[in-house]
Amino acid sequence: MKKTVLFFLLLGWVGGYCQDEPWQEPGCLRRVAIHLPEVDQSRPVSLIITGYDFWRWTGFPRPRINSFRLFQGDTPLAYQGEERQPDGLPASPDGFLDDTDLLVFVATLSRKPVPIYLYYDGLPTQPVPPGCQPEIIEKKGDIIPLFISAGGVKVGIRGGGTVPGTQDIRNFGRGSFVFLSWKGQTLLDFRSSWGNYLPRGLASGKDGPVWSEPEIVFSGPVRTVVAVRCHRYSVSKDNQPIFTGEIVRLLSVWHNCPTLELEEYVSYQSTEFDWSWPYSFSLPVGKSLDENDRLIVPLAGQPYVRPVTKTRQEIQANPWERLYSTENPEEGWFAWQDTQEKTGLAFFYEKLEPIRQRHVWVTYRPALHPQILVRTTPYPTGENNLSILDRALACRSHYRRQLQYVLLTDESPETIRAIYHLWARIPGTGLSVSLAEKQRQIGEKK
Ligand SMILES: [Ca+2]
Ligand SMILES: [Ca+2]
Repeated sequence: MKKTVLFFLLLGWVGGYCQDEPWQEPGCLRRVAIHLPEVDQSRPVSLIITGYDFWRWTGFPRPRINSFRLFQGDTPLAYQGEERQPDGLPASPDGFLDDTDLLVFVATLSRKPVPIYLYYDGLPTQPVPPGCQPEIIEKKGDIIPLFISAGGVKVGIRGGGTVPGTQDIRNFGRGSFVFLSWKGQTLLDFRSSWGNYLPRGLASGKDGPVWSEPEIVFSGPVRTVVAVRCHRYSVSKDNQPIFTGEIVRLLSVWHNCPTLELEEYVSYQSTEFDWSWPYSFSLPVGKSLDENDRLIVPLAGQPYVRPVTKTRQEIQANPWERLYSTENPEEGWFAWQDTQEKTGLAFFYEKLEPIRQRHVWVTYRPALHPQILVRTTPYPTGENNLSILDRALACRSHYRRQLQYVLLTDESPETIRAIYHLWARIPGTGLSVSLAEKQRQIGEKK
């Protein structure tokens, strides 16, 4: 008797699981469902699946990139294939989704999460028209040679530079976002303040050599990816070179989701063991940093809200107040929000895997150690100092880092944390995926 009950329970579970949702893409034989976390507000979110993720989920070998279909509910989702080399840099395309290639798309988070169905094992399909086309303005020779606008976000990107070491404005903001506006409000413009660009990173100030001009390397329905390169960046101590590196940055602007991403790839030789990779920036929150603003940081397994209680005058009278400072962050993110002007920025700087590794290997001197300090300033901006201390620089010859900047409106702290978990994901956080299903043929029974 018990066995029969178990059998029917099992049958019910399998039957209920398989193909309860209608098969939306008859041209594809298989699909896999991707589940998003529940959040308290509807919001677009940027998602990236690697070829390795796809293989792990489905066991399906090397599909053609143009043979996928993506649906969330009844809505077909546009996607973009980005073929990458094993180190992450753009590869010569072969049309197949290899382990290191990326499938990039935007889905919607909501109170009642709607799963995304990724259909595969079919013939090439027509691309889904994009929701919004970016506006791209190139002005060769200009101080900001490339502007990209999409979905309320406008950014300016530059490489360039002149003679190293001089205080020329052209020697600042190389390989960086030097202009950023969100919903018509300018948050960054390095032309009015030379030090304000995103991020103040390696070789982007006056010490670096001339960078390449921005080059669009991926341009699809989902995002525009721009490459900027710095050849032979060198640092000397006592007239001896201690670091020589090649830097490539990929700066991405998503079109249907207010998100920017920075990927940094550095190949180098160095004799130094201690090194600091800088990624700091300053930004106003809303029109300026004031009592309408709040900082949200990860603390004790949840988002912790740290309101700015001081007025503009009080901040000016007592600047440089530390709001958040740690060498051991629980999760790699924080967010600024202006609750009156309904604007803000979340900054994701480290994924969960290295953080978990640091916590598991109890050590006072981990090889990579983020140092984060967020504080008020006498200016209308908040200062966000981040550097990654690398104590094993000479043991490696390559360094790779990924950062994401998400423009905010009035998202709850929990929603912001959920978006971080989707970006920083490790198994058990963010996405979950059902077993792959095969399309039933006509006459085939459940
Ligand atoms: Ca490929
Ligand atoms: Ca403000």
